[in-house]
Amino acid sequence: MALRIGVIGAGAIGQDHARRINQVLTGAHIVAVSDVNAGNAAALQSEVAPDATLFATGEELIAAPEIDAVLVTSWGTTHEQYVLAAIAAGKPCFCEKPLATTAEGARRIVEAESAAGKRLVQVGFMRRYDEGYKMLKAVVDKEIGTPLMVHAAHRNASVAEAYVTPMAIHDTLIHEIDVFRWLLDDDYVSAQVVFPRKTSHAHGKLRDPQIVLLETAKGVRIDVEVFVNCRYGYDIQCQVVGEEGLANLPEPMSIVTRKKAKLQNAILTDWKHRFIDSYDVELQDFIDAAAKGTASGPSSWDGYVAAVTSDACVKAQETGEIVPIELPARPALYA
Ligand code: NAI
Ligand code: NAD
Ligand code: ISE
Repeated sequence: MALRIGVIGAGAIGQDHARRINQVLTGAHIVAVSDVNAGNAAALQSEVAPDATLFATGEELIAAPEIDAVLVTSWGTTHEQYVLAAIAAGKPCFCEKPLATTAEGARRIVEAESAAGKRLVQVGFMRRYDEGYKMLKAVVDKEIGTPLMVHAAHRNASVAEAYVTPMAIHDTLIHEIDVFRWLLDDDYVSAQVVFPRKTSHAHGKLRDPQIVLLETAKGVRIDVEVFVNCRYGYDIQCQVVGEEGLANLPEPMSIVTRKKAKLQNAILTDWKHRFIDSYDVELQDFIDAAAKGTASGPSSWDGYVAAVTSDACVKAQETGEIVPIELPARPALYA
């Protein structure tokens, strides 16, 4: 029998994940939807999940006996309450990033899952499933010698008015925070944020661009430009410099044209397309593990470490100082 999934949060990514579960992936079906905005829930139902039941609250959806697993795709500030409820109900839960918007919130989830005694949570850090990052990791692990530095950029064409300075960290940089720990098999020890001249395209409550400087336990230095009003497209860059050579994240596949004395290829503009294959793979991984009553992939511990690092980066934004990053011992469940 197909895994019966309930979705909480029927916005941009909730719609897209529900579509892929019902139309692209195997072994699961969306049977329930809940959203504080009833119109969004109804739109998801009519567009991609016609036989789903609408629930008034996320808590009621999680408690319903006909739901086997939960997808949390509501706003970041609401994730913690739903993930804790899913753990309490013993139901596998896929939670979009961030796991929680504070390190204490993420720690409460780690503690609840540890007390439950088995993995139930997968965090939506899809870059670990991306073919380009997997190829880069294989080269970093074996071909360029000890990694010394990483130069990276995370650029969005534009963002909405509601996007303010700290969101550059916990909404955007959080993908780099997670994927570089995995890429380098390392953890962070400090963070600093410096602000270049501000673009005239950013509104009053957003300092854009920003440069985040991270230092790892093994001494690797990472610089990430976060520029969310870059205008020209959605662009993710990553270069790892090792003792014997360097390696770049591949560009997304695109056709090169020669026309009117110009050599050109298109740049993507929407995050939905840049990692479209990895969203499919991460959710299939979730379905396969949830069918066995558990979870795999990026864990609550990874979500917690990302939250601790995010908090340090936001403090570094506010103070201009180099902020230390300290982690407690990793619980046995995540060894
Ligand atoms: P959105 O604003 O389009 O959708 C959020 C939906 O959640 C809305 O329909 C809203 O009404 C609903 N919602 C909010 N609070 C709720 C609550 N308490 N209960 C039920 N529904 C609630 O936002 P979007 O862009 O879909 O982002 C959602 C989450 O997905 C965020 O955590 C975001 O960080 C993450 N995300 C992840 C991406 C990735 O690449 N992994 C890309 C885009 C978003
Ligand atoms: P969105 O605003 O389009 O959708 C969020 C939806 O959640 C809305 O429909 C809203 O009404 C609903 N919602 C909010 N609070 C709720 C609650 N308490 N209960 C039920 N529904 C609630 O946002 P989005 O762009 O889809 O982002 C949603 C999440 O996905 C965020 O956590 C975001 O960080 C994450 N996200 C991840 C990626 C990625 O690449 N992994 C990309 C975009 C967004
Ligand atoms: C969004 O929530 C994402 O996760 C995208 O990947 C990121 O590029 C964007 O800045 C976020 O707002």
